[in-house]
Amino acid sequence: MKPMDIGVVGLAVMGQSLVLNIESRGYSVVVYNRTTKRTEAFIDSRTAGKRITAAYSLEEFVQSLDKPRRVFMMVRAGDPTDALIERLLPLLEPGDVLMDGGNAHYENTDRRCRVAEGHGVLYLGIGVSGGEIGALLGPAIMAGGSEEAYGIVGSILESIAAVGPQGSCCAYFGPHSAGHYVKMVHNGIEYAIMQALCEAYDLMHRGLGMVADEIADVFAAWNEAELESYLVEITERILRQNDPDSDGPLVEMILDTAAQKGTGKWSSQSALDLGAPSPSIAAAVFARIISSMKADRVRAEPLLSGPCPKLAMDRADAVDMLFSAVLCTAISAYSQGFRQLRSASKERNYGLDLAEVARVWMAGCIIRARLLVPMTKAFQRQSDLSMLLLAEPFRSLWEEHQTQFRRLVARAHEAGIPVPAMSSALDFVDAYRTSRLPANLLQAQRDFFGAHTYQRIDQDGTFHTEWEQVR
Ligand code: NBP
Repeated sequence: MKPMDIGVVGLAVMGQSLVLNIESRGYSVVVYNRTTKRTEAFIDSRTAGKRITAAYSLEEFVQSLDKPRRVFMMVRAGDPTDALIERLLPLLEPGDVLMDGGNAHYENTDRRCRVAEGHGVLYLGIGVSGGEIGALLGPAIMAGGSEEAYGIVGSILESIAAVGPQGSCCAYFGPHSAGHYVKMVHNGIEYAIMQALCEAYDLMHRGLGMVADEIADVFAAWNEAELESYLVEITERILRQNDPDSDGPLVEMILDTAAQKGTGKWSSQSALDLGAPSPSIAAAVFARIISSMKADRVRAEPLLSGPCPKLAMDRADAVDMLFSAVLCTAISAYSQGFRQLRSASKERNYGLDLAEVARVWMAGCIIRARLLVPMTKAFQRQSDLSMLLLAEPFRSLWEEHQTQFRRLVARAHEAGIPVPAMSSALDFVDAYRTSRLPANLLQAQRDFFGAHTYQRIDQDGTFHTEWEQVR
């Protein structure tokens, strides 16, 4: 049999979609899955007439590939990926390419790059965003690792990616874990924007007494304006979905507890390690954690007093304010994410091109949005842009919407409706634009109890005061 162009290991939702996508671009694909039944079901149901063949052992899988071999792993992140690599590496030869398309933690990718290198195998850690449909029709692809490997497989990856206003939404971002790091921050921004949309829904639903269809109309209108994005679009569609069992909106029948699988948490952990301020991403992770404390919340509701959760204002005015609030929160969250990428790039020597990151996020991925077009242009104009918010049109958008944003956050707080993503986004910008923050007092406090010393504004050097003697 003619050697196959590429092999995919892992035939769960993402793997299957990716295989069909690759084949549709003219490549022959050999597939392998640990559990044979899954392979058989896939071959029987989805591959008729396609250049897709199955292997039932890893040995057979590797032997059927053209050299240098191109192997794409699409299995569960963590230990399963390590277990698979351990079995694959002895079967591969120097110069073969091994790719991990799972949501790997970036430190695992660093380690795996080194292990693969030890075998002469060229390793790529690849962030794939877009879910099942994206993987099938065109995801955003964020590659990192061996540049030589990208030279071998880049044309395949670029052919299967989504096409945005500036071409294929696939790029090589830098050495070792650069691709997985970019994907992780992508997911962090995704957390923040999803949370902001949930807060907008809560404010309309509880705060303004709007029903799901009315809220869907608002999201539909936003999707025609600056907030046009995949997440706004799916939120509208979710709100329109009826539940046949209750004959009401399905969203109202869904339990209010959210999981957080890892990437948002990792993004926040890394931000803390780097000293990069990404508070809205962290707020979104904490919001999910609090949501999961359902029993606690049910117990606390009658015990802890608060205001009536109603926004005492005109509905149309409130909806206008909400638009400003979600827009400013999104801009703030993207700004935080890009800033984190900039810090990580310096610290971890990724050499990231942020214009390329924004360009790749323009289509295919979960955070694709109209706003990414001017973001890409902003980084193309100024590659060392330190804060996206400072560039046009974002500075002007901020100026236009910040008053409404503030009012909305204040009203939400008055009504006792939590808006952690929105308020952290506002606090972030307010802190960032304040030339003198109260950290002078903080330095003094640290020096008081720990003799940590402080700096002065009028003299160089470090200083210490015997504070206990001051009365
Ligand atoms: P899952 O994350 O559910 O993984 C299931 C796959 O992993 C199956 O093929 C399973 O084989 C295989 N696997 C496991 Br579990 N342990 C294995 C082992 N020790 N050796 C070999 N294979 C093993 O699948 P998914 O949702 O398609 O996601 C695949 C990857 O893509 C994940 O890393 C995920 O984080 C990432 N991702 C997912 C999405 C999404 O929207 N779902 C989006 C972007 C990225 P089996 O059939 O034998 O159990």
